[in-house]
Amino acid sequence: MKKLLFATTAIAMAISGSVPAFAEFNSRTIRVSNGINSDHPVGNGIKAMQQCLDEKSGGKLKLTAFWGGALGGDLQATQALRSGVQEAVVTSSSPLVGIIPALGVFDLPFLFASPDEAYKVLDGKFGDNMNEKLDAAGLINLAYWENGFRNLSNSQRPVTKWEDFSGLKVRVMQNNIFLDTFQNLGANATPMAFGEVYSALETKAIDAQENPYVTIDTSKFFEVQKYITETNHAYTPFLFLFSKPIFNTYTPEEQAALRECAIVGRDVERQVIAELNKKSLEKIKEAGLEVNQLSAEEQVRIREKSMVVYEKHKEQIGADIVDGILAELKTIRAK
Ligand code: TK8
Repeated sequence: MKKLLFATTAIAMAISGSVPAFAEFNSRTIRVSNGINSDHPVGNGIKAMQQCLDEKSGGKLKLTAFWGGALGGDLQATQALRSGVQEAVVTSSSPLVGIIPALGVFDLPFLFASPDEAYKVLDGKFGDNMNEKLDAAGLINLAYWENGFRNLSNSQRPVTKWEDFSGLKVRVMQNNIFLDTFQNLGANATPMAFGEVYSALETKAIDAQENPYVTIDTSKFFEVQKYITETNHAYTPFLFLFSKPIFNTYTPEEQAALRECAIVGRDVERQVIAELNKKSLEKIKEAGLEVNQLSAEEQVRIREKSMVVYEKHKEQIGADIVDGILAELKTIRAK
């Protein structure tokens, strides 16, 4: 009886107390810039992240997503974060190597062999180490989301062996490692921001581009391409970056909610990619594109030919970083 009385009093005090609900949270609008479109799995991830934020903040933390590069390209948006004029961006790590050279490690060709091993590296100590470097550059990486394994599309010819890359005008991200990987295969590689790719393909300023199937689907590149080759030449992560100058003005509870909910969103996004990959490939085939697989022998040839890129960029990325990730992958693969 005494206990019950005590509990009732405590509840009554809590209700009548002057501390309002979710007092640790302020009403905030968080702009999230995206180069990809809203039907990309990042859209599902952001919805899940918002639901999580609603629960934790009583609806006070609101994400407003912008799609199709409406707030500028990856690099431009990232610089806006660093100077504290925009809250967030979902970007590939690749265009950011000019700011943080160590991130180039993720651009090395044929580094990851499966999404699972990428998750282990990114969500573990190695990923944390990269997050510290991002932090030092004014960027809080809330979580590693997924862009995924990249495949080559083009308007010219079936590409089934490395000699077929010869002279192909391939758009690459603004990144030296991708540039070298494709030059080394004989292609004529051109760095270009993502937002310019569709029209450059349409006007035939370039012949080819490389991105995961879900991007070739949702950014409609299949409309202006004829051939695809499942090259799986790189797995690039998405970073869910937050402006450090803005993050620093948030309460610890707001910061924790953002970090926790970005992980909830990440898991949904990765799951949807796994499901959509196959559907996107079907859609691309139905649109009339010829899809080619590389023979096992050709995969080995292309991979071996690409290994020079590791040595060439090792120093710039940081030898400890390259050796570190290779050692970690070795451990993961031995298990
Ligand atoms: C979207 C880009 C894109 C990337 C690229 O903003 O540039 O090709 O793969 O997904 O980050």
